[in-house]
Amino acid sequence: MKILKTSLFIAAVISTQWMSAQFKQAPLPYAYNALERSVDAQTMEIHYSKHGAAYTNNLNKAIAGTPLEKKSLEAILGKISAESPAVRNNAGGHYNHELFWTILTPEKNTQPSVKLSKAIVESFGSMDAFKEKMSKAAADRFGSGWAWLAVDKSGKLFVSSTPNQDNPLMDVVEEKGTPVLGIDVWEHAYYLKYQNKRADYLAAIWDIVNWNEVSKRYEATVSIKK
Ligand code: MN3
Repeated sequence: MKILKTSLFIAAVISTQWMSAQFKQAPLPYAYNALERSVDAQTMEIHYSKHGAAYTNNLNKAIAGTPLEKKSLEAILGKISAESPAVRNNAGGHYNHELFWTILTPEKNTQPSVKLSKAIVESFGSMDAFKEKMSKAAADRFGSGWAWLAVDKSGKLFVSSTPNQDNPLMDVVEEKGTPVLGIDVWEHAYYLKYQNKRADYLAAIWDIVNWNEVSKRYEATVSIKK
């Protein structure tokens, strides 16, 4: 009887997971108002609970009943050229936003690790030169999109920019790699506080970048590639 109860319980757990949507938003790792020195609470709330949630929900709808339900997000993105615009926009949107929330922090003065600092200096000359290059990529993106710091297949850092919800993991983009830092330059990310002044948003965002997380992602990525 006890075994039967246990197996019924396990079956119930498995079927709940089976029925539930494959992709989920992770909880925001800080309060909506925690980043106010750079991004206001209302923007964070709408961005996370409306825009972010919509990408996740729409991705789950777009893949429901297809073989993509059993694939990892990275596997879907790596062969995105084979998929519909709905899958491309929402798989990208889900991945990009889940990354974005983690690379921001209320904590002040986080710093890149020694390894990441060294790699940034090697690739861009200095930390300031890197920030300038990344800010320029973000500022020059016409319309909506993202700027990226990513690691290519040889383990080298590069800065790039993609339109809409594309990202460097997608087989359709020119510069491919694993993103370790992404800046959202859709107007929904900054318009309430900064209106048309994207450059002011970009100047302020460096103050809330979570270098501990970016360093962790960088080191995990290069250790896999070696
Ligand atoms: Mn966004």
